[in-house]
Amino acid sequence: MNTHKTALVIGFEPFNGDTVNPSQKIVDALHGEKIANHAIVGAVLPTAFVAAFAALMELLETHRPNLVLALGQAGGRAGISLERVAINLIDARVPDNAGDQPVDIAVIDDAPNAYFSTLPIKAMLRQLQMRGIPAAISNTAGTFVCNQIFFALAHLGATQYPKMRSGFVHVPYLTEQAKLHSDSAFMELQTMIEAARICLHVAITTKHDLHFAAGATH
Ligand code: PCA
Repeated sequence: MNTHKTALVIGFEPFNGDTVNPSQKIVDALHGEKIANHAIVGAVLPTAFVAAFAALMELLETHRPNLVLALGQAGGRAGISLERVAINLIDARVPDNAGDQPVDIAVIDDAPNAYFSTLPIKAMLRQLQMRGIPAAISNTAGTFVCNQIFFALAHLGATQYPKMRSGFVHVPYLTEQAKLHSDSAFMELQTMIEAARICLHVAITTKHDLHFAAGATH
């Protein structure tokens, strides 16, 4: 009998003209690892609103993870962004990979306006900082496909999968991408992979989050 617990790690395909997505590479690297007695299952979603949602539902049904860490690229951000808030809104600034560009619609009709991450983001932040990895709490995951999946995870956790905890972490451009996006911040892939491992370990092993100031004034 398989007594492993499963942690699902989600990444996304490249989008908006990019040829790589760091989140995909992180997921490929972590798939099959074991962290804190959890089997890590990696999955890459299409960066497309309709297809990503459908793929997410199928993944949850198949793997029944008790923890989901979703990762996505946030080009221009300088460090690891531990997302605090998922909002029930889509407002696509660019078309997704299916050519869809929905504006000002709900992720899920008749669902709450927002959810907080159910991962211990302050404990994750503290551990990343102790390892010297640039990181911060972020209070917006945007209004594109990543926020959609973050929100869908939170809502499905609240309504259909009560034992599942979930959250979202945005990562910067890779070093090679930053050359194409002039003056952008970047991070080495190995640092991102290590950061994701740390986040997973802390999320799996922390019952009560830490409390220290890491908010924003604007
Ligand atoms: N980043 C986009 C979608 C896929 C990804 O990696 C976002 O932040 O919405």
